[in-house]
Amino acid sequence: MFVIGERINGMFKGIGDAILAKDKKPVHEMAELQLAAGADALDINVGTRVPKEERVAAMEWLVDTTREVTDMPLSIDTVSLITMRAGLARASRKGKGIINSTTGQADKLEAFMKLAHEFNAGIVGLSIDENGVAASVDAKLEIGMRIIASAMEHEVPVDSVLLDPIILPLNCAQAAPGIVLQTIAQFKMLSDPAPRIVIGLSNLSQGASERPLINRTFLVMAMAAGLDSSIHDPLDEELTNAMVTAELLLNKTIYSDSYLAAYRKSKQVR
Ligand code: THG
Repeated sequence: MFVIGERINGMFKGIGDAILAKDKKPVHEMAELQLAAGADALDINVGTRVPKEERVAAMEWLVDTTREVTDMPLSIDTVSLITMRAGLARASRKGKGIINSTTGQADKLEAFMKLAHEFNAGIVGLSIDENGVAASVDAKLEIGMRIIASAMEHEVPVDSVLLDPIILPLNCAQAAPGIVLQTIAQFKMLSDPAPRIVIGLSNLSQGASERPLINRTFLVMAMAAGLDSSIHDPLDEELTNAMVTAELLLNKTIYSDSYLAAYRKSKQVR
């Protein structure tokens, strides 16, 4: 599993405060903690407390600050094309960038795919179009197909594309997780090589009690359906244990009695 750490996000109070105060330390610490816990990439999102006209500068500061402590891939999380270009340019100076994200809406898709090509970046494609979040398996597949076709057209390798079927909060759409599981299995058949699949796991449990339990149960189910990557909190140890155990049960790693320790050790040497 390719884990994208969710915690460098202005939505979290400590990071939101740090962005407004231009205080580097909490950002450095959160980057290092997540990487030490196994993150393979870090999501970078300035949040909504920064005024709109300052978001480009805030993204540049947040990416540069994170890059001071790591060369690992950075997932630039914004809906704005200009903020995306600014963040991606900074992230790509030293290591890889990932566009998080584009929708399947034609004009957006074209602009973001061109950026992916220009910066040799990964790109997350959401199951969203001009009608909003696609609700059915068929509608999600149709948008996924459009995203893959656009990647091919713009010479972005299909294995740089991450399709995101979109997880909604359980407490407002209880049938949605089942639809996402079916979609994951079918996304895999859209192309050869198959596209990779990602979810923003924590969305699922927003507003619910038992958040960690809901997150880790669904992560395991989604992995069994074919999930390749998750944006989540790598500091949640029980979540990480469940994920590593699921990789073992899916025969993706070799069993040993100390497999949990082996996972953690493999992440320390990077
Ligand atoms: N898909 C893609 N990118 C995404 C998402 C997605 N990026 C953003 C988001 N969804 C994933 N990241 C988060 C980060 C935090 C939370 C949820 C998703 C979260 N935050 C707490 C809350 O809202 O309750 C804040 C807790 C706190 O303040 O301490 O749940 O789906 N491609």
